[in-house]
Amino acid sequence: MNQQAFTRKLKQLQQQHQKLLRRPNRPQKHGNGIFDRYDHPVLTADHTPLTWRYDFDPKTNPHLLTRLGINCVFNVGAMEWNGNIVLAARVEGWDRKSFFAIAESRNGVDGFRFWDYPVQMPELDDQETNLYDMRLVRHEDGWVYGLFCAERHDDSKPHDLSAAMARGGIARTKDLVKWERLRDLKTPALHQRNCVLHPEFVNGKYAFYTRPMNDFAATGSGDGIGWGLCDDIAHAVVKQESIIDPRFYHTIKEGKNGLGPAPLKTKQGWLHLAHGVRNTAAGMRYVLYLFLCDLKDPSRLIKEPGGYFLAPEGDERVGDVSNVVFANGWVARKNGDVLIYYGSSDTRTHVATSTVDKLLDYVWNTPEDAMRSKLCVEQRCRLIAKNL
Ligand code: M1P
Repeated sequence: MNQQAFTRKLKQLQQQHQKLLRRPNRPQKHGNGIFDRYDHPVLTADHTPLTWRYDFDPKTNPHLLTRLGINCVFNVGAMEWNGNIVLAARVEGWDRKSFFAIAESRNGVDGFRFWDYPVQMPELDDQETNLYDMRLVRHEDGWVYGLFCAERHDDSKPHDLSAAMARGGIARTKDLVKWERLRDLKTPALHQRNCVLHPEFVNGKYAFYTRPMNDFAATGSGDGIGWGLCDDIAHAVVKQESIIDPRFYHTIKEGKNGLGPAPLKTKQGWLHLAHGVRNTAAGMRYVLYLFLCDLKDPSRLIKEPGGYFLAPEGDERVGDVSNVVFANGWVARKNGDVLIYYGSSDTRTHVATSTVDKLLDYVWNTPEDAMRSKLCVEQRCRLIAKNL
């Protein structure tokens, strides 16, 4: 490619990229009343800066080829940051490794732009191979914490290249740029993923939501979402985990479940967003659900609507790991609006919007899972009788 063609192609790439970043995102019509979905994903691989993917030097990249491709951007942590919304995205390269990168938008539904450089997370001596699914938690101790999965090969099975260990990684920051890495969370469980820090002290201690499992990913290898207290965040040890939201046969969380982002504090309780997994002939199906915990005792579940809150729909159903929605970030704004971020099929990131009032109405007034077909029909007949 001559210099002129190179410059033209680069300009075209930059224009297309800017067009994508400026694309407005509107709520879809005819929603379910509980939340609004939006026309477009808020982040995809194509949203990542061109500077991360191309070498712009015609001498070292004469054909203007992609040099370090990005495969997908999903499962974001979220928070308010100086009046804007920031997402800590799981960005996965063509090499399958994930890393974190911060994207920022004024309104939280469109116009997200990545900061110039991805997060350079410090490693521990026991280096991990892959980092993903960061929860951002603004704790009352004054730090912003990142809780994520730190995955390593399970060296006790040297001949099994797929054998992995999942640990709860912890880091903290004041500016989302410089991170202090703390020791991984220790609990009695062999594997930990989907660990979340409660934003307030409980009985003067740090409180963790956990997901104890005795297998890296297999359904049925854990009992549900756990809870435990810890004295020292820099060497976090949860000696005792109690299950606060268990799995159940023939529900949306029969196979496994895990907490999403840190809970939202509302007047009526701690509002939780979680994912539930069940097995199907076509593989695992991941959906999102809500539950509410007591304000004074956050380990006490007080209300859980039956069924799913949000399940994959349309294009969301297809991707690297199809039939998956997963959420580890949401933001409640001062005016009561809630921005819910979810990844679809381990490929892209979407936003859905609702309000604290609507979500509480949903949680309190949606009937609980009746657990048997007969009782579910009775539940529906009561609704019909009320309307007719
Ligand atoms: O592939 C679906 C999800 O699988 C894992 O979630 P869980 O630990 O609940 O099985 C995670 O790897 C998550 O990132 C992924 O979206």
